[in-house]
Amino acid sequence: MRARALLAYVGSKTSSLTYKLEEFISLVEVAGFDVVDLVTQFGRADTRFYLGAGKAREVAERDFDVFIAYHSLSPLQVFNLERLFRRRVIDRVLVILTIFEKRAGSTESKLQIELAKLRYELPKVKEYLRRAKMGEQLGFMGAGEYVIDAYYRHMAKRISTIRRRLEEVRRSRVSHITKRKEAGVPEVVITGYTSAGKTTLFNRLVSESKFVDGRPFATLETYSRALDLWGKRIVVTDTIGFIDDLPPVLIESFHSTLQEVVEADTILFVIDGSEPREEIARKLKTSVETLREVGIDRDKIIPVVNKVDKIRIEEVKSLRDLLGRYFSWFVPVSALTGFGVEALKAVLFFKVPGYAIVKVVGEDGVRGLRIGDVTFVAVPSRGAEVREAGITYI
Ligand SMILES: Nc1nc2c(ncn2[C@@H]2O[C@H](COP(=O)(O)OP(=O)(O)OP(=O)(O)O)[C@@H](O)[C@H]2O)c(=O)[nH]1
Ligand SMILES: [Mg+2]
Repeated sequence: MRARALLAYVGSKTSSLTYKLEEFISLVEVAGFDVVDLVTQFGRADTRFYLGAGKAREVAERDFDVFIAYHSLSPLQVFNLERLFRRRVIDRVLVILTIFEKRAGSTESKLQIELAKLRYELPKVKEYLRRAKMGEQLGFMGAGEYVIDAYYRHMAKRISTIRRRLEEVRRSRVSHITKRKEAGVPEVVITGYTSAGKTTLFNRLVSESKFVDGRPFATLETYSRALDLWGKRIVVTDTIGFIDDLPPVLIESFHSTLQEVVEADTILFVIDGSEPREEIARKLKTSVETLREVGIDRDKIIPVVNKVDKIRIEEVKSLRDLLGRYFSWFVPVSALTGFGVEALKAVLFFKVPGYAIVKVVGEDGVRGLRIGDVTFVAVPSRGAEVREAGITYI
């Protein structure tokens, strides 16, 4: 049976709040809970109870199994709320961690999640420990001081073991990327906010059938496939999506996944163009900031506005000013219907580095991208001999 969750948001009332809260409910459901209700309180969060003390007492009378806060709770807030409710108290960070835990398949992502979880729990255990040492009641947690102490030491040790193992995995990943680079095959990484349609686009580009879902975090692992673009070979990689207010413990743990994006030669940055403008703006901001934080060179980015099958052409045009804050151009596509995908492939053909593009006029039978009577041929950059053959480079 699914646990019944009562959700709470305490904070300011912003214009995008409705969407944020919808996203929150959706995350909680994906994590495996039934949502009983969502309590909102506008203003500053209470340092002891998150909710105001009066509201917290009201909530204590309600029927639910687990209380979930939108914001990261401090160990003190968890301690106080658990004591008041006599039920489990968690926050959105743990919800995201639970989703990741359920879906993680590779050794690396399992380690990343275990690390994030331990780092999330450590300060909380520390708080219990401190209180136990001060002789305070532990409430229904019930464990003795000695047990918690031993558990704390075990956690700290496990964290350093995982860090070491992740470092090894990271080194092998880097050497993998380096090898691919040496082999001269450029890498294109698909990135963007969760549910933007990255995997649908990946499937369409490389004829795959990876898992697609309308809910957050359908993809938790990176997948790569080769793609032949009129004789130009590239590798396309699908990645995990961005989300607003991503907890720092997760950012650090998933840094090596983002590393894939940093190392890429070209980045397909997918935006869901069918959403309300303020939603597009919010997700754009989160995604662009994340890309900036990890140090992505803006010239490598190809902005792709997806789901244009759901909107009118005028709306696509009006997205120009919305995206204009960050990008001067974009490629409109529908990964679902395939609209614009050939044009996107042509953009990739010309834009992905690692090859020189040469123009061949009036010759049939040349393998390349044909536009009118001109054929564009991709030559690996090492093929300098072509230059001598008198062919025009573009
Ligand atoms: N109408 C329409 N729906 C689309 C399009 N592309 C994707 N979708 C839908 O959008 C939802 C999310 O698609 P995914 O491909 O799973 O998105 P994602 O970006 O990979 O999501 P995460 O892996 O969860 O970050 C699914 O329900 C898709 O069917 C499109 O071009 N048009
Ligand atoms: Mg996906």
